[in-house]
Amino acid sequence: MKKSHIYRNSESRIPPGQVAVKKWPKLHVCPPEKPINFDTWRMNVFGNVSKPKEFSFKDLLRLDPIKLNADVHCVTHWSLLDNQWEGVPLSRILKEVSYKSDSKQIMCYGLVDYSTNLDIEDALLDSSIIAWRHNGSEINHDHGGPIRFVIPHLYLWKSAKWASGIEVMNRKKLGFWEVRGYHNKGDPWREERFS
Ligand SMILES: Nc1nc2c(c(=O)[nH]1)N[C@H]1C(S)=C(S)[C@@H](COP(=O)(O)O)O[C@H]1N2
Ligand SMILES: [Mo]
Repeated sequence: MKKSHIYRNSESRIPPGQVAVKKWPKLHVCPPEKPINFDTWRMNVFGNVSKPKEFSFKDLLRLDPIKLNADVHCVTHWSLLDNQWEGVPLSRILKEVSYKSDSKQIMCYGLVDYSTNLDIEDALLDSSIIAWRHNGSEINHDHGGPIRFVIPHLYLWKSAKWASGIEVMNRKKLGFWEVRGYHNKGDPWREERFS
């Protein structure tokens, strides 16, 4: 796949103001108390769509999973390079529910009470995925497993853990951190940290 929107600067893979780390830090506000498993995991996709649907893990597996190599960048100044993810592009999920052509944004929901908004163009990139494997292993509970969003071209707060829903929207709405002053888009190469 094309990586140009992930690695914009040919000189460096580290965006301005970031430092590469070796160990993957864990950050979240309110995690689910108990681990979630693949069998009971469900994700509701609704809003500005013709065919709203609740997805199970089996439904995701039918959507032609991909492997994606991508770095992630957190607004708290760390970057984790060379991750391999396995998952399904959000674009396939959005096509399944027949999202409407006037859609402007999606809201990604994660447990517990987390949300983050993406412009529809960002959501539709091949690299915007919902993932269940990282570097060949299942994603552990602390990192949002079994299934989380991975939107590697934007700061990591845009990647909701413990994925629970997608709302397609024909207007702009702000998510958990965006309401609290984080940037609407969050491009690390432009240092779009706060609005
Ligand atoms: N459900 C949920 N997802 C979330 C969060 C959260 O609090 N709840 N925090 C976000 C923030 S601010 C960051 S930096 C990343 C951290 O992901 P990690 O713990 O896997 O490094 O998760 C994002 N996704
Ligand atoms: Mo964060």
